[in-house]
Amino acid sequence: MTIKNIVCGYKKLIKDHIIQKLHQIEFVNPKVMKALQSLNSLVLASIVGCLFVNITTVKGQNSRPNHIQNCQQYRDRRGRFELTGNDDSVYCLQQNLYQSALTSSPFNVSIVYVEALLQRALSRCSTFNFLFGRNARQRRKRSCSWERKEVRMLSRSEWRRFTNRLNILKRPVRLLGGNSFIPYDIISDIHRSDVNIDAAHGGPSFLGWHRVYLLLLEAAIGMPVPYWDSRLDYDMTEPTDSVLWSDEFFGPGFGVVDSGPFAGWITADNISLVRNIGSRGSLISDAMFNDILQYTNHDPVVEPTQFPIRSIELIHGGPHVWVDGQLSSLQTASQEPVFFLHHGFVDYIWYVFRKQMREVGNINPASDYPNKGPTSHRPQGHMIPFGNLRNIQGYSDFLESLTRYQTSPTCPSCGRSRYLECDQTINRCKSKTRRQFQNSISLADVSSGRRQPENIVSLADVSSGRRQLENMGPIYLGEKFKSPYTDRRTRGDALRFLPLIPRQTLV
Ligand SMILES: [Cu+2]
Repeated sequence: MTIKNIVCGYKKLIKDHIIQKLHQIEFVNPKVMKALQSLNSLVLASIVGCLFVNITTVKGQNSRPNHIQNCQQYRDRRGRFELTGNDDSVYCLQQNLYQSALTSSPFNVSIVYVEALLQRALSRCSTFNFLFGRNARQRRKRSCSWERKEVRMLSRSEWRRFTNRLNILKRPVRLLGGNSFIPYDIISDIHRSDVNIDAAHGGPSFLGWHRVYLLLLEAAIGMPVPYWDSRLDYDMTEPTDSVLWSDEFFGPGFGVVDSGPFAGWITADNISLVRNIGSRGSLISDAMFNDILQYTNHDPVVEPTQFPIRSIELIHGGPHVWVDGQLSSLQTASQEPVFFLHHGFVDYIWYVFRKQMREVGNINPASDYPNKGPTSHRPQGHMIPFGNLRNIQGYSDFLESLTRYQTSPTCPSCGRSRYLECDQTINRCKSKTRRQFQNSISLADVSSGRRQPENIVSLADVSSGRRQLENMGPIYLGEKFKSPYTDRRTRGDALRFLPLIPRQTLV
């Protein structure tokens, strides 16, 4: 071994060490200084220049926001990123996953990022994850006792945390080297390419594919998604009056989403979120739900079916077209965050159905995968684009075990939700209207400053949203969902649309 080799070896060793440390953004690290002192002085002298260059070069790039530097606090002892109670950890996790994906596979970076999220989703409750580290037991309890609740059953702080975290995903995440990406757009683009759409719709894999998709979003935000039980709105005299279409929940139901938690969102296709609730289609009714529950095996309720009104997939199309805008088209639906809440409910229907399969039909749902529909839905086919998962694994008990549901509220208490009331004539809970909710805000609340009345969409806002829609030309959307039902209360004024402009960079 020559002197040159030794010098180079040390140089590389120290360089690696420094780069590793600098990746952890710990400049002038004491360990680096210690390592330097322990070196042979001759070698040291020869590499000081090199070190200086390394440090200054990387420091020179360090016009990074504080955010990135603070990310170190969310690493556990094994260097893995952990989602904590702090919303910033959500940002840091995406940054770390994407940066690692970029380093390992620059050409497939989005795919690798999605795979990393998927890994996190599937290993969320694995015992191995909780063998080591601080507060292992508490961490396991926190992430394995997730429960999806009807959106009106969430506490205000739970809802705020959920929407904050979605907004963090919707914010550009900055990377080393000055690039950035928008995590939410990558996740929504999974539901956009023709290949993925074919794998997800029109056959038995619809249920499992969307189950995985929900888990993926949950892995990104580190908390369960709520579900939107649209039966609670269907039973209202006028479902478009639901409190959900106010700034308290989803924001306006008519026109551009310019207020509420998703105000100002611009989709991956560079247009504003738009809605036109109650245009056509139908929300899911109790009768539709019960129609499905008369079966105890998958075949009659998954596509292709003989009777569209018994198909979970087709019935799920109803609320998609009822909301209109992005949610009404296959390629753009998941650009609208309400997508994930609606699919939470579709998954809930399946969860209840599976329970019944076991208890009434004595059938194992995990092995009852109908071998029908397009070839992309064959049981052993890959669940594209979800890594090595097979379609049949979407039906597995393991996937189901990652999710628990709080039963949708029932009469008479309706879960004591301030947004629901029991309709005694039908003995079912239904949503309060915006006006009812507005009236229920006591003066005490307002005067104590706990709540601002102007935070709630007024009827005037609805009419301005409607005017906005009247003046709106066609918007770019893709292929529309089909709905086997048309609620007679709908208006038939679906937004005019043009085909989406194709994009190349999709997951
Ligand atoms: Cu879908």
